[in-house]
Amino acid sequence: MTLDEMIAQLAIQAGRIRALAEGVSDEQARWKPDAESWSILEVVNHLYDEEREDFRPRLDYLLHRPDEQAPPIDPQGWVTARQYNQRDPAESLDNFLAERQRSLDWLRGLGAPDFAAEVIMPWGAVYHPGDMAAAWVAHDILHLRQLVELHWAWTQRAVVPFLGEYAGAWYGAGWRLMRWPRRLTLDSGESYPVL
Ligand code: NI
Repeated sequence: MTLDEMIAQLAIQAGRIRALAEGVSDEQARWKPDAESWSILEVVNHLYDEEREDFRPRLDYLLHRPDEQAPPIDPQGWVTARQYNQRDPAESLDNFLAERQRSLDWLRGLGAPDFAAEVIMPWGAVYHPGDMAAAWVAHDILHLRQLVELHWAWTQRAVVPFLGEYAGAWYGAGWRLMRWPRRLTLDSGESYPVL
C-alpha cells in the first residue's frame, strides 16, 4: 500500500462511516444490544479519539521519532470515562469527520515517507511505519462491520412482530426463533412474541 492509496482509502472510508452513523434517531444512536457492546455513538467517538490520540500520533512517532514512545492510550476505558454515550450524535460525527480531514491533510504533507523503515520496539520486535498505516486503514473496516452489526440487531428488534427470516442467515449475529409458541430471542437475550 502506497501513501496515495492509503489517503484515498481513508477518505472513502470516512464517507462509509458517515453513511452508517447519520440518519439514525437519537435512541438508535445510543442503543446497544447488550451491556458489553458499544452503541453507534460510542463507535463514532472511539473513531474520533483513535484518530487524534492513536493512529496519527503513532504513525508520526514511527516515522519521525522512532526512538521515543507515543503516549499511552486506553480506548476501552475512554468509552465510559469520557462519556461517549452522553454526547450529541451529530456533533460527534462532525468531530470525527473534521479529525479525519486533519489526518488526510497531515498525510498529504508527509511527502515520501519510508513506510518500510525498521523500528525496533521496546520489547524487541521489528515494526514498520507501513504496519501502522495498514492498521489505520483496517481499523475503519473493523468498526464498519460493527456498525453494520448494530444496524442488523436494531432492525431485528424494530420489525417485531414480523420476521426478517426470509432475508437469510447472519452468521455470528442474530436471533433464534422458537416455532411454538412463536417467539424471537435476540443474541442479547431479549425475547418477543412474533406472528
Ligand atoms: Ni477500535
